[in-house]
Amino acid sequence: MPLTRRDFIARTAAAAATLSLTERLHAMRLATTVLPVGTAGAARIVSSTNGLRGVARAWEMLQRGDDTLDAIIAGVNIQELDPDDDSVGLGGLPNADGIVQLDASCMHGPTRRAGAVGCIEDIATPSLVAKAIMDYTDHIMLAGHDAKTFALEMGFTAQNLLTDRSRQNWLRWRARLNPGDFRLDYDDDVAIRFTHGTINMNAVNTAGDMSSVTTTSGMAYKVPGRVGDSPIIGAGQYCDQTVGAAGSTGRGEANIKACGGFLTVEFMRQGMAPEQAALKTLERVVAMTEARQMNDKGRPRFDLNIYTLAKDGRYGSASLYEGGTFAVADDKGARVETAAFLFKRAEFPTGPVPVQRARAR
Ligand code: SD4
Repeated sequence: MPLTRRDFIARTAAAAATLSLTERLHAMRLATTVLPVGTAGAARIVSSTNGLRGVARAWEMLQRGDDTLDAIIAGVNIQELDPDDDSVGLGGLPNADGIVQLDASCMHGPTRRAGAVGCIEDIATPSLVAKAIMDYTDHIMLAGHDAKTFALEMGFTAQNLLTDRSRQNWLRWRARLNPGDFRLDYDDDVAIRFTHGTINMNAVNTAGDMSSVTTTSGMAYKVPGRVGDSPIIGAGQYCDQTVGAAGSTGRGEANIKACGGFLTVEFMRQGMAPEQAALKTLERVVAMTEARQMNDKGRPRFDLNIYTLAKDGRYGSASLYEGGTFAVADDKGARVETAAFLFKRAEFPTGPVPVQRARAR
Protein backbone atom coordinates (compact mmCIF):
# COMPACT_ATOMS: atom_id res chain seq x y z
CA MET A 1 0.00 0.00 0.00
CA PRO A 2 1.49 3.45 -0.85
CA LEU A 3 2.69 5.57 2.04
CA THR A 4 0.79 8.74 2.77
CA ARG A 5 2.84 11.91 3.19
CA ARG A 6 2.01 11.93 6.93
CA ASP A 7 3.16 8.27 7.35
CA PHE A 8 6.32 8.92 5.43
CA ILE A 9 7.30 11.94 7.50
CA ALA A 10 6.43 10.14 10.76
CA ARG A 11 8.58 7.13 9.79
CA THR A 12 11.40 9.33 8.58
CA ALA A 13 11.34 11.28 11.83
CA ALA A 14 11.34 8.07 13.93
CA ALA A 15 14.28 6.70 11.98
CA ALA A 16 16.05 10.06 12.17
CA ALA A 17 16.11 9.95 15.99
CA THR A 18 18.85 7.29 15.81
CA LEU A 19 20.92 9.10 13.15
CA SER A 20 23.78 11.61 13.13
CA LEU A 21 23.03 15.27 12.38
CA THR A 22 24.15 14.94 8.73
CA GLU A 23 22.06 11.81 8.25
CA ARG A 24 19.08 13.51 9.86
CA LEU A 25 19.39 16.54 7.57
CA HIS A 26 19.59 14.23 4.55
CA ALA A 27 16.51 12.29 5.71
CA MET A 28 14.54 15.51 6.22
CA ARG A 29 15.54 16.72 2.74
CA LEU A 30 14.31 13.43 1.27
CA ALA A 31 11.03 13.83 3.11
CA THR A 32 10.45 17.13 1.38
CA THR A 33 11.58 16.11 -2.11
CA VAL A 34 10.34 12.59 -2.89
CA LEU A 35 6.71 13.09 -1.94
CA PRO A 36 3.86 14.22 -4.18
CA VAL A 37 3.96 17.98 -4.55
CA GLY A 38 1.15 18.64 -7.00
CA THR A 39 -2.58 18.04 -7.00
CA ALA A 40 -4.73 17.45 -10.05
CA GLY A 41 -6.40 20.49 -11.61
CA ALA A 42 -7.38 21.49 -15.14
CA ALA A 43 -6.81 19.11 -18.06
CA ARG A 44 -4.44 20.55 -20.66
CA ILE A 45 -2.12 19.73 -23.55
CA VAL A 46 1.04 21.79 -24.24
CA SER A 47 3.36 21.39 -27.21
CA SER A 48 5.77 23.07 -29.56
CA THR A 49 3.93 25.32 -32.04
CA ASN A 50 4.10 22.80 -34.89
CA GLY A 51 1.89 20.57 -32.73
CA LEU A 52 -1.12 22.91 -33.05
CA ARG A 53 -3.15 20.34 -35.02
CA GLY A 54 -1.80 17.65 -32.72
CA VAL A 55 -2.90 19.31 -29.47
CA ALA A 56 -6.43 19.65 -30.90
CA ARG A 57 -6.51 15.93 -31.70
CA ALA A 58 -4.99 14.99 -28.32
CA TRP A 59 -7.52 17.19 -26.53
CA GLU A 60 -10.44 15.46 -28.29
CA MET A 61 -9.04 12.11 -27.18
CA LEU A 62 -8.65 13.28 -23.57
CA GLN A 63 -12.28 14.37 -23.63
CA ARG A 64 -13.25 10.84 -24.68
CA GLY A 65 -11.34 9.50 -21.69
CA ASP A 66 -8.36 8.13 -23.63
CA ASP A 67 -5.02 7.63 -21.93
CA THR A 68 -2.78 10.74 -21.84
CA LEU A 69 0.10 9.03 -23.70
CA ASP A 70 -2.16 7.56 -26.40
CA ALA A 71 -3.64 11.03 -26.89
CA ILE A 72 -0.36 12.91 -27.34
CA ILE A 73 1.19 10.21 -29.52
CA ALA A 74 -1.86 10.43 -31.80
CA GLY A 75 -1.22 14.20 -31.75
CA VAL A 76 2.43 14.00 -32.85
CA ASN A 77 1.62 11.28 -35.42
CA ILE A 78 -0.03 14.03 -37.51
CA GLN A 79 3.35 15.72 -38.13
CA GLU A 80 5.26 12.46 -38.33
CA LEU A 81 3.05 11.30 -41.21
CA ASP A 82 2.90 14.68 -42.96
CA PRO A 83 5.32 14.63 -45.94
CA ASP A 84 5.35 18.44 -45.97
CA ASP A 85 6.78 18.67 -42.44
CA ASP A 86 10.53 18.34 -42.90
CA SER A 87 11.46 18.15 -39.22
CA VAL A 88 9.95 14.82 -38.14
CA GLY A 89 9.04 11.42 -39.57
CA LEU A 90 8.16 11.16 -43.27
CA GLY A 91 9.80 14.04 -45.17
CA GLY A 92 12.22 14.83 -42.32
CA LEU A 93 15.50 16.32 -43.58
CA PRO A 94 18.17 13.61 -43.81
CA ASN A 95 21.68 13.22 -42.40
CA ALA A 96 24.85 14.15 -44.31
CA ASP A 97 24.58 10.94 -46.35
CA GLY A 98 20.99 11.68 -47.41
CA ILE A 99 19.46 9.12 -45.03
CA VAL A 100 16.60 10.05 -42.69
CA GLN A 101 17.43 8.95 -39.13
CA LEU A 102 14.76 9.56 -36.50
CA ASP A 103 14.76 9.87 -32.68
CA ALA A 104 11.84 9.76 -30.22
CA SER A 105 11.01 9.09 -26.59
CA CYS A 106 7.99 9.02 -24.31
CA MET A 107 7.08 8.73 -20.63
CA HIS A 108 3.84 7.45 -19.17
CA GLY A 109 3.21 9.06 -15.79
CA PRO A 110 0.61 6.65 -14.31
CA THR A 111 2.88 3.60 -14.75
CA ARG A 112 6.20 5.48 -14.40
CA ARG A 113 7.45 3.83 -17.59
CA ALA A 114 9.52 5.17 -20.45
CA GLY A 115 10.49 4.17 -23.99
CA ALA A 116 12.93 5.60 -26.52
CA VAL A 117 14.37 4.96 -29.94
CA GLY A 118 17.50 6.52 -31.45
CA CYS A 119 18.67 6.77 -35.02
CA ILE A 120 15.94 4.57 -36.52
CA GLU A 121 15.54 4.48 -40.31
CA ASP A 122 12.54 3.82 -42.60
CA ILE A 123 9.79 3.91 -39.92
CA ALA A 124 7.66 7.06 -40.10
CA THR A 125 6.33 7.04 -36.52
CA PRO A 126 9.25 6.68 -34.07
CA SER A 127 7.00 7.92 -31.24
CA LEU A 128 4.97 4.71 -31.62
CA VAL A 129 8.17 2.63 -31.77
CA ALA A 130 9.30 4.27 -28.49
CA LYS A 131 5.95 3.32 -26.95
CA ALA A 132 6.22 -0.25 -28.28
CA ILE A 133 9.68 -0.54 -26.67
CA MET A 134 8.10 0.69 -23.43
CA ASP A 135 5.13 -1.67 -23.70
CA TYR A 136 6.79 -4.85 -24.97
CA THR A 137 10.34 -4.91 -23.59
CA ASP A 138 12.02 -4.54 -20.24
CA HIS A 139 14.41 -2.00 -21.78
CA ILE A 140 14.03 1.72 -22.31
CA MET A 141 15.97 2.48 -25.48
CA LEU A 142 16.77 0.68 -28.73
CA ALA A 143 18.89 2.24 -31.45
CA GLY A 144 19.83 1.97 -35.10
CA HIS A 145 19.45 -1.10 -37.28
CA ASP A 146 18.18 -3.35 -34.48
CA ALA A 147 15.54 -0.81 -33.49
CA LYS A 148 14.19 -1.05 -37.04
CA THR A 149 14.23 -4.86 -36.86
CA PHE A 150 12.28 -4.65 -33.59
CA ALA A 151 9.76 -2.27 -35.18
CA LEU A 152 9.25 -4.59 -38.17
CA GLU A 153 8.70 -7.52 -35.82
CA MET A 154 6.08 -5.43 -34.01
CA GLY A 155 4.21 -4.89 -37.28
CA PHE A 156 5.46 -1.43 -38.32
CA THR A 157 5.85 -0.92 -42.07
CA ALA A 158 9.16 0.18 -43.60
CA GLN A 159 9.06 2.97 -46.19
CA ASN A 160 11.46 5.44 -47.79
CA LEU A 161 11.14 8.59 -45.64
CA LEU A 162 13.05 10.83 -48.05
CA THR A 163 10.53 12.84 -50.05
CA ASP A 164 11.48 14.44 -53.33
CA ARG A 165 11.50 17.84 -51.60
CA SER A 166 13.80 16.76 -48.77
CA ARG A 167 16.10 15.00 -51.27
CA GLN A 168 16.34 18.21 -53.35
CA ASN A 169 17.17 20.21 -50.20
CA TRP A 170 19.89 17.70 -49.28
CA LEU A 171 21.37 17.79 -52.82
CA ARG A 172 21.56 21.60 -52.66
CA TRP A 173 23.23 21.45 -49.25
CA ARG A 174 25.78 18.92 -50.46
CA ALA A 175 26.52 20.78 -53.69
CA ARG A 176 27.34 23.97 -51.78
CA LEU A 177 29.46 22.29 -49.10
CA ASN A 178 32.79 22.83 -50.79
CA PRO A 179 33.39 25.28 -53.65
CA GLY A 180 36.44 23.23 -54.66
CA ASP A 181 34.67 19.93 -55.24
CA PHE A 182 33.34 18.59 -58.54
CA ARG A 183 29.64 19.16 -57.86
CA LEU A 184 28.19 22.24 -59.54
CA ASP A 185 26.01 24.47 -57.36
CA TYR A 186 22.49 24.89 -58.69
CA ASP A 187 19.40 26.87 -57.65
CA ASP A 188 21.66 29.55 -56.22
CA ASP A 189 18.66 31.64 -55.25
CA VAL A 190 17.14 28.87 -53.08
CA ALA A 191 18.18 29.10 -49.43
CA ILE A 192 19.50 25.94 -47.85
CA ARG A 193 16.82 24.62 -45.55
CA PHE A 194 17.84 23.59 -42.04
CA THR A 195 15.20 22.26 -39.69
CA HIS A 196 13.80 23.66 -36.53
CA GLY A 197 10.78 21.67 -35.70
CA THR A 198 10.95 18.66 -33.49
CA ILE A 199 7.65 18.14 -31.64
CA ASN A 200 7.41 17.86 -27.88
CA MET A 201 3.93 17.34 -26.41
CA ASN A 202 2.81 16.98 -22.78
CA ALA A 203 -0.63 16.20 -21.34
CA VAL A 204 -2.47 16.22 -18.04
CA ASN A 205 -6.06 15.08 -17.49
CA THR A 206 -8.44 16.05 -14.69
CA ALA A 207 -7.36 12.99 -12.66
CA GLY A 208 -3.78 14.32 -12.71
CA ASP A 209 -2.48 11.61 -15.04
CA MET A 210 0.35 12.94 -17.18
CA SER A 211 2.51 11.88 -20.13
CA SER A 212 5.13 13.37 -22.44
CA VAL A 213 6.53 12.59 -25.89
CA THR A 214 9.16 14.08 -28.22
CA THR A 215 9.83 13.06 -31.82
CA THR A 216 12.23 14.42 -34.45
CA SER A 217 14.40 13.88 -37.50
CA GLY A 218 17.06 15.77 -35.55
CA MET A 219 19.48 18.29 -36.97
CA ALA A 220 19.36 18.49 -40.76
CA TYR A 221 22.53 17.04 -42.41
CA LYS A 222 23.90 15.77 -39.10
CA VAL A 223 26.86 13.40 -38.93
CA PRO A 224 25.38 9.93 -39.65
CA GLY A 225 24.65 8.10 -36.42
CA ARG A 226 24.22 11.30 -34.42
CA VAL A 227 21.56 11.02 -31.70
CA GLY A 228 20.12 14.24 -30.28
CA ASP A 229 18.29 15.10 -27.09
CA SER A 230 14.82 13.97 -28.19
CA PRO A 231 15.25 10.26 -27.34
CA ILE A 232 17.17 10.96 -24.13
CA ILE A 233 14.86 10.53 -21.14
CA GLY A 234 15.44 13.58 -18.95
CA ALA A 235 16.69 15.74 -21.82
CA GLY A 236 14.22 15.81 -24.76
CA GLN A 237 11.32 15.14 -22.42
CA TYR A 238 10.58 14.04 -18.88
CA CYS A 239 7.44 13.28 -16.90
CA ASP A 240 7.02 12.66 -13.19
CA GLN A 241 3.33 12.99 -12.62
CA THR A 242 3.74 13.79 -8.94
CA VAL A 243 5.06 17.12 -10.24
CA GLY A 244 4.78 17.71 -13.99
CA ALA A 245 6.25 17.20 -17.44
CA ALA A 246 8.64 19.14 -19.66
CA GLY A 247 10.34 18.80 -23.03
CA SER A 248 12.27 20.78 -25.59
CA THR A 249 13.04 21.66 -29.19
CA GLY A 250 16.16 23.36 -30.52
CA ARG A 251 19.85 22.52 -30.25
CA GLY A 252 19.87 19.08 -28.66
CA GLU A 253 23.57 19.12 -27.80
CA ALA A 254 22.99 22.09 -25.49
CA ASN A 255 19.96 20.51 -23.89
CA ILE A 256 21.59 17.14 -23.21
CA LYS A 257 24.30 18.75 -21.08
CA ALA A 258 21.72 20.47 -18.88
CA CYS A 259 19.31 17.47 -18.71
CA GLY A 260 16.69 20.07 -19.63
CA GLY A 261 13.50 18.00 -19.28
CA PHE A 262 14.47 16.58 -15.91
CA LEU A 263 15.88 19.84 -14.58
CA THR A 264 12.70 21.76 -15.44
CA VAL A 265 10.54 19.21 -13.60
CA GLU A 266 12.93 19.35 -10.64
CA PHE A 267 12.70 23.16 -10.55
CA MET A 268 8.90 22.79 -10.44
CA ARG A 269 9.27 20.26 -7.63
CA GLN A 270 11.15 22.95 -5.72
CA GLY A 271 8.11 25.19 -6.09
CA MET A 272 8.79 27.20 -9.25
CA ALA A 273 5.95 27.98 -11.64
CA PRO A 274 6.26 26.24 -15.05
CA GLU A 275 7.48 29.32 -16.96
CA GLN A 276 9.94 30.27 -14.22
CA ALA A 277 11.27 26.69 -14.16
CA ALA A 278 11.78 26.76 -17.95
CA LEU A 279 13.68 30.07 -17.74
CA LYS A 280 15.85 28.74 -14.94
CA THR A 281 16.72 25.68 -17.03
CA LEU A 282 17.70 27.94 -19.94
CA GLU A 283 20.00 29.88 -17.61
CA ARG A 284 21.70 26.56 -16.82
CA VAL A 285 21.96 25.78 -20.55
CA VAL A 286 23.75 29.10 -21.11
CA ALA A 287 26.06 28.46 -18.14
CA MET A 288 26.96 25.05 -19.64
CA THR A 289 27.60 26.36 -23.18
CA GLU A 290 31.11 26.00 -24.59
CA ALA A 291 32.96 29.19 -25.66
CA ARG A 292 32.84 28.19 -29.35
CA GLN A 293 29.03 28.45 -29.27
CA MET A 294 28.96 31.89 -27.56
CA ASN A 295 29.65 35.37 -28.92
CA ASP A 296 31.81 37.83 -27.00
CA LYS A 297 28.70 39.21 -25.25
CA GLY A 298 27.85 35.84 -23.75
CA ARG A 299 24.96 35.08 -26.10
CA PRO A 300 24.56 31.53 -27.49
CA ARG A 301 24.68 31.00 -31.27
CA PHE A 302 21.61 28.75 -31.13
CA ASP A 303 18.09 28.71 -29.78
CA LEU A 304 16.43 26.27 -27.41
CA ASN A 305 12.79 26.12 -26.32
CA ILE A 306 11.32 24.45 -23.24
CA TYR A 307 7.63 23.50 -22.88
CA THR A 308 6.29 22.66 -19.47
CA LEU A 309 3.12 21.54 -17.73
CA ALA A 310 2.43 21.09 -14.01
CA LYS A 311 0.18 18.43 -12.51
CA ASP A 312 -2.33 21.10 -11.50
CA GLY A 313 -2.64 22.29 -15.12
CA ARG A 314 -0.40 25.37 -14.90
CA TYR A 315 1.79 25.60 -17.98
CA GLY A 316 4.40 27.70 -19.74
CA SER A 317 7.18 27.84 -22.27
CA ALA A 318 10.44 29.73 -22.57
CA SER A 319 13.00 30.18 -25.33
CA LEU A 320 16.53 31.48 -25.21
CA TYR A 321 15.55 34.24 -27.67
CA GLU A 322 12.49 36.46 -27.98
CA GLY A 323 9.87 35.41 -30.52
CA GLY A 324 9.18 31.86 -29.39
CA THR A 325 5.63 30.49 -29.35
CA PHE A 326 3.95 27.26 -28.27
CA ALA A 327 0.62 25.45 -28.68
CA VAL A 328 -1.94 24.80 -25.96
CA ALA A 329 -5.28 22.99 -25.93
CA ASP A 330 -7.78 23.03 -23.07
CA ASP A 331 -11.44 23.86 -22.54
CA LYS A 332 -10.81 27.23 -24.25
CA GLY A 333 -9.75 25.45 -27.47
CA ALA A 334 -6.46 24.97 -29.30
CA ARG A 335 -4.29 28.07 -29.73
CA VAL A 336 -0.78 29.46 -30.02
CA GLU A 337 0.68 31.50 -27.14
CA THR A 338 3.85 33.53 -26.74
CA ALA A 339 6.81 32.05 -24.88
CA ALA A 340 8.91 33.85 -22.27
CA PHE A 341 12.57 34.42 -23.20
CA LEU A 342 15.98 35.13 -21.76
CA PHE A 343 17.42 37.39 -24.47
CA LYS A 344 16.05 39.96 -26.94
CA ARG A 345 15.97 38.70 -30.54
CA ALA A 346 18.31 41.57 -31.52
CA GLU A 347 21.00 40.03 -29.33
CA PHE A 348 21.16 36.83 -31.43
CA PRO A 349 24.77 36.62 -32.69
CA THR A 350 25.05 37.49 -36.39
CA GLY A 351 28.01 37.35 -38.74
CA PRO A 352 30.22 34.43 -39.63
CA VAL A 353 30.33 31.47 -37.30
CA PRO A 354 33.91 30.98 -36.09
CA VAL A 355 35.81 28.16 -37.79
CA GLN A 356 35.32 25.01 -35.75
CA ARG A 357 38.46 23.02 -35.12
CA ALA A 358 38.85 19.70 -33.39
CA ARG A 359 40.14 20.13 -29.85
CA ALA A 360 39.29 23.89 -29.92
CA ARG A 361 38.71 25.13 -26.38
C1 SD4 B 1 17.80 17.62 -31.95
N1 SD4 B 1 16.34 18.90 -30.54
O1 SD4 B 1 17.89 16.56 -32.53
C2 SD4 B 1 16.44 18.28 -31.86
C3 SD4 B 1 16.30 19.19 -33.01
C4 SD4 B 1 15.29 20.25 -32.90
O2 SD4 B 1 14.36 22.12 -33.71
O3 SD4 B 1 14.56 20.37 -31.96
N2 SD4 B 1 15.20 21.13 -33.86
O4 SD4 B 1 18.76 18.20 -31.46
